[in-house]
Amino acid sequence: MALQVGIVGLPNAGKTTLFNALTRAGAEITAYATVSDKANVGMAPIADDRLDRVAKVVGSRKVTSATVRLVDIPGTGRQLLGSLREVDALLAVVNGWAHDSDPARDLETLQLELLVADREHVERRLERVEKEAKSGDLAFRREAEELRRLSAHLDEGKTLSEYAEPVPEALEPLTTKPLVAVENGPGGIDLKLEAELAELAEEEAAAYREGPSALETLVPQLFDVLGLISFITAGDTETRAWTLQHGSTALDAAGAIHTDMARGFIRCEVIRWNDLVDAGSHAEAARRGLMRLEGKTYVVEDGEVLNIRFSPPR
Ligand SMILES: Nc1nc2c(ncn2[C@@H]2O[C@H](COP(=O)(O)OP(=O)(O)OP(=O)(O)O)[C@@H](O)[C@H]2O)c(=O)[nH]1
Ligand SMILES: [Mg+2]
Repeated sequence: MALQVGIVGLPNAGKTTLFNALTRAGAEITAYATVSDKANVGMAPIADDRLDRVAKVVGSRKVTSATVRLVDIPGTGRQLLGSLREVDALLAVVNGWAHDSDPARDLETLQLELLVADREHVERRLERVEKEAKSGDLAFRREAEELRRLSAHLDEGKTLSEYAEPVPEALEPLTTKPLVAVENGPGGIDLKLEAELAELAEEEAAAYREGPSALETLVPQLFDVLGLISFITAGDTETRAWTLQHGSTALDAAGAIHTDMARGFIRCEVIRWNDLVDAGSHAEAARRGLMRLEGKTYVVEDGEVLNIRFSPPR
């Protein structure tokens, strides 16, 4: 399942501009808050300059980045916010470009909106469950009790993260999701400029901004709040990045690629990407003793190139 990130922000903050800069999808930008109720959904490649360098050494014909699935919703309507319940994290865009902008105030307002959306969500679920509980079903009665406690907690103006008990997973609240704030403007990332540069060829854009894109700082921040790492596979056909939860094992890595690989897992060759690049080839890296053989329980680290040996299913 691809990593999913929702873009939230007050109307006109620059959400769709960020969406376009990251996906190059060219979604419509409006000069005013519209009544549009359509979410933009697109895949954004995760820039990783380690991949090209590994691909060059290995002689891969193709480089494939890991991707993030982005969901950009207009405004902060309840129903639209509801469509973000399944995302893994939120990118919160705040206006820092208008002459009267106040990014800190806007972030606070936005967080309040998310809180209100969660509260309404809990109340609606409670109403439904209370109806079901009338049948006497024990599971529903328990859930209704739990939701009543939760609802009372929220009524005191507290957030879900402050709730002492675990929040029922099925609720998929917005306010407990990891959040990375993006200030749109000269004090943060100039998203309008980035969206324009995203339409140019990479070298042209790099020359214009004299360095890497500020957007590239967002993914490491998301990986950080989500506790993610990436590992690399590299062969003749393809050098490719994959995303894993920090602390995952070689067996998990195999499973992220293909279930058959996990099922038939034998062992795994591991080498740090920069050791591979320095050595110039897998063979030379092995000769220098930089390549290790690991088993199923090996904990994979960010930037490791894995070659998983497995017996294919019969
Ligand atoms: N000057 C300037 N204008 C910007 C910047 N970012 C966005 N805008 C303008 O702000 C307007 C809204 O941008 P969008 O990206 O559509 O904003 P949004 O958050 O998606 O808005 P809604 O979907 O309506 O909630 C457009 O007219 C943009 O050109 C910026 O960095 N500088
Ligand atoms: Mg928009």
